[in-house]
Amino acid sequence: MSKATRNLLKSDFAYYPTQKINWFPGHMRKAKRQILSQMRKVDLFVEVRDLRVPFTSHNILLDELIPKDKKRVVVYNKADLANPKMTQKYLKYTREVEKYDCFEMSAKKHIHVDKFISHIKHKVNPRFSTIGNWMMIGGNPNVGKSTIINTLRVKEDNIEHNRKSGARVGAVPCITRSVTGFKVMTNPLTYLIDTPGITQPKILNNEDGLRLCAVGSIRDGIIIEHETTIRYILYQLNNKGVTKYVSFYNLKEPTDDFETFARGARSLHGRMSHHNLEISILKDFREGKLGRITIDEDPETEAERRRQILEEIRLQELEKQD
Ligand SMILES: Nc1nc2c(ncn2[C@@H]2O[C@H](COP(=O)(O)OP(=O)(O)OP(=O)(O)O)[C@@H](O)[C@H]2O)c(=O)[nH]1
Ligand SMILES: [Mg+2]
Repeated sequence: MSKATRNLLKSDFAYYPTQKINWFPGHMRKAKRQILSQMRKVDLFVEVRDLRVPFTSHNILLDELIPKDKKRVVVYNKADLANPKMTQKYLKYTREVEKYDCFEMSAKKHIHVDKFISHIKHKVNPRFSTIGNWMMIGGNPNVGKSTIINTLRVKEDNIEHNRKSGARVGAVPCITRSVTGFKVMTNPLTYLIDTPGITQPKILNNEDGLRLCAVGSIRDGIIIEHETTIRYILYQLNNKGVTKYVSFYNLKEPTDDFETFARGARSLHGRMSHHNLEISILKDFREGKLGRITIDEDPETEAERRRQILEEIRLQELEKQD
């Protein structure tokens, strides 16, 4: 891609929704209560984040639910879909700044799972050996929590695993609806409690909201039109120089024009309704067919952006009180 084309494609995103992206359905409120009620018996909390949005998928509501003295690790999942250099930056940041043990993983592809297993085996001691270790897994919707449980079960020889006995997984958010414990290891005996994904009641701002829509953490079409999410994805692909979509969709060159992009997708997917085409494009992106991308910027930039947003919110609240 020439420098001129790259600059052209880096222009600002012009389709920010005017309505606030705010998605916290009733079952999440219930899940929040259930997580709190089971927290006491948990030896370790496993917080899952999505490496395509490693900062934005850090759910600050969980920080309120997990007691400060609870052991906690962060699993950065979907490593196969993210930019590996950015993954390393986030692992370093989480270890050095957040001061949590953390692991990258692709639960679906069974990559880098062993380090996490070894951590559980050696670092987590059950309070009562007969009862075993009790861990809880939590995070935003669709980050791969249930897939991680199933992957741990597959890796354990002494656990019979089949579709029925594992955790339910699926490509749309909110597949897990209840808080359920699964045996994931036999030596030491270890259970992992699956929980429904929860969002933050007020997603910080619309940039954060769009990022969560892009990775499928907010249900498609519920607040933001599919087309807006796709426009945002295209903007970010161009912004980060990830142009695999050009050959995948039989295009001549990178584009920031939605119609041209959609025409390319149609040439691959064939005749279907516009709605189904949009669903296919979202699926292509989320399965990594349009290339590996980390949408969030590096951790320091994101931390500063978050600080500014929280400051803005604080000022707005002060103004309301006046
Ligand atoms: N490419 C890739 N896909 C993954 C990975 N882990 C999970 N997935 C996919 O992500 C989607 C969501 O996985 P789930 O395990 O259901 O996610 P969850 O966090 O339990 O979702 P909720 O229960 O709905 O909150 C599924 O389509 C999985 O196949 C991964 O490491 N890489
Ligand atoms: Mg689940």
